[in-house]
Amino acid sequence: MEVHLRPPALKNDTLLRALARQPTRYTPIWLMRQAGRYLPEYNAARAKAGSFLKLAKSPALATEIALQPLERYPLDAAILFSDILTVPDAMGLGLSFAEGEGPRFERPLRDEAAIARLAAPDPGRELRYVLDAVRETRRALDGRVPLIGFSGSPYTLACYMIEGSGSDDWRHVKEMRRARPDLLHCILAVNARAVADYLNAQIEAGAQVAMLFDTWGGSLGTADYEEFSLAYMRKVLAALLPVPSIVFTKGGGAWLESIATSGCSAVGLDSTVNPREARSRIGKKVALQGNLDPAVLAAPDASVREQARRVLDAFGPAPGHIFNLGHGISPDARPDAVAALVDEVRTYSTKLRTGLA
Ligand code: 1CP
Repeated sequence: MEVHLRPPALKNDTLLRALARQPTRYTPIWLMRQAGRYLPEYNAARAKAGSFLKLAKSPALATEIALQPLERYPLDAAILFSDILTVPDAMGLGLSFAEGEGPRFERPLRDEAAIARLAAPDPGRELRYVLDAVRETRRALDGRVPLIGFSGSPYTLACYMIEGSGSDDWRHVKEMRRARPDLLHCILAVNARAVADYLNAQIEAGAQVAMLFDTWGGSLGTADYEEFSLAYMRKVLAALLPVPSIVFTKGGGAWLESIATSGCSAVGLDSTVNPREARSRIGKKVALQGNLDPAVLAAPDASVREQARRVLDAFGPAPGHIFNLGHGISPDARPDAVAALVDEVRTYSTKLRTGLA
């Protein structure tokens, strides 16, 4: 029967409506890095599997972890459990996570010959495990909420690929930009192709929204942001299959007008941005996502609720706001504070719409 051939209809499409700037009964909420180390059940699963990468590379475990926050909280979206660094890993750079130290690449890109050899991976082969995780997570969600797929931005991926790890100053990246901008552009062009192919493969496997994490675009100066980060995100967005997209440049507050013209459906705001000003600068052409300071989730419930109301008041009741944090949730977030946050966003935003607040 035809019913079996169709994916299940969404039971909760609040996120998709908000991304399309349509009215919703309440403001949808999900949290960047909502599956992760603040959850005891995540830490238990990671200890049992032995490492983060074992979790991410097993579609069954990645599915279980993507659903963990949804078992606790009535969130309006699930996000694929994976990492932005799977793409450079698939390009052969050799990813590992040293305990307590963050990511490391065995073969960072420092010389011209290695850069000339760089090629976009075939997601169906080298990133098959991610696509299997997308399919399995969609099945397990059974239409409860939409599934967000994601990738790092071409520039953010280049930062890790050149530096070989995270960094406070991205010294090698800046040196390449100064001395050999042509090499950096060569890496970015390959990354843009790789990211577009990867996101499209996730969409074909069932991702209903695509998000670009441009975590380090904000480390560029105003003169360089368009050339080295935004221009390549524009290319990715122009090549995407038709699903709503979210662009988040951490530290990108100065460039919101340009980000809003990149072709995305929504712009992610970090906590430094005033939502009222963002709305008046951007106008109504895109939705906005954000922007509670993640540090608030270490505070008592009453102040979590108060800060949540402040964020909702600042965005206002007009359609087109997706509640989120201004950056990824931190390991010291209290799980009960997240429950209070999700509850306050639901009840207070409902009241705002009916004029009862
Ligand atoms: O258990 C552990 O120790 C691993 C911690 C962890 C987790 C839970 C890493 C290592 N990645 C992830 C998952 C992850 N990363 C998701 C899945 C969604 C979810 O958890 O709900 C997503 C969307 C990311 C994205 C990501 N990874 C970004 C962009 C977002 C951001 O926070 O700015 C970045 C920069 C990374 C790289 C990365 N992976 C992991 C760490 C610790 C880091 C940061 C390294 C650094 O400080 O530079």
